[in-house]
Amino acid sequence: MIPNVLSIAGIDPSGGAGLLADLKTFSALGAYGTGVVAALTAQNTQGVTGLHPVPAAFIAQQIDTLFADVRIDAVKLGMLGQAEVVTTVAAALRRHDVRRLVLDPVMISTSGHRLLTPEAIDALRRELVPLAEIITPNLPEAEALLNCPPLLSLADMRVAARALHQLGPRLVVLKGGHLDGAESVDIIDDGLSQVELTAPRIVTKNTHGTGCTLSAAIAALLPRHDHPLDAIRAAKAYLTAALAASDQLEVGKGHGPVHHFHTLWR
Ligand code: PXL
Repeated sequence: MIPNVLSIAGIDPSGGAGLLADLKTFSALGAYGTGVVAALTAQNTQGVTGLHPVPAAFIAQQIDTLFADVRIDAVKLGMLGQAEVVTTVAAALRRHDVRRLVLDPVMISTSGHRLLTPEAIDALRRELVPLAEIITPNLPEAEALLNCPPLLSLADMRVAARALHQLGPRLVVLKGGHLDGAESVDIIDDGLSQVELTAPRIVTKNTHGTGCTLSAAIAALLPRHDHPLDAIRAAKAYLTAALAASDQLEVGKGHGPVHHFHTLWR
């Protein structure tokens, strides 16, 4: 069965991050992609020049209309922008009894722009994190969710991953890409034990949308695996290969996109 996967996220017109990147990821990994637009941005690979919200009621209408017709096998959440959107999306997910939810708590763009208001961070922690099967924070997002000082080491990450699990998701994928070192280590915590996934650090400036791509890949692969950890491992391998192939693309002068179709285009 081909899974139908939904991304509820923002639009990055450069196609490297957000909903457009999510749909490329779904397509590359054998899932049928659907999308609900939760926010608009004006941006290129060098930065964000503007943000424009989508009315919360219209986001709810997009979700309800889609679910009234289409079986959705997994949902990925990306940039939501505002507290009212977070609350509205949480209510819609409860209404449609969504169980397979991957939450990427998008807060800041690769280029350093704030994509979530401070009030929305509280709403996210309270309303969406407990609904999630998997959350995929990077270190700055983990610090914001936990209200804690900077996470500076693998030892800090292990403590933080367990504290994030206490916020209510079934699994935490705490991404260590912001630490330095020859390897990039992510910690998976299920509340009982931790697994560390290590990948070689790829040196490239094409890091725009890496978080979007990983969380979308997990959502696309969850329905195809019996164990979430296997989906997470496969998603990480996909992202590592997409990053390694990113220099084949020539998109913009800043932080370019990863190559979502690295295995398909020869
Ligand atoms: O990578 C985070 C992100 C998510 N969603 C949208 C974005 C960005 C980063 O720029 O623009 C729409």
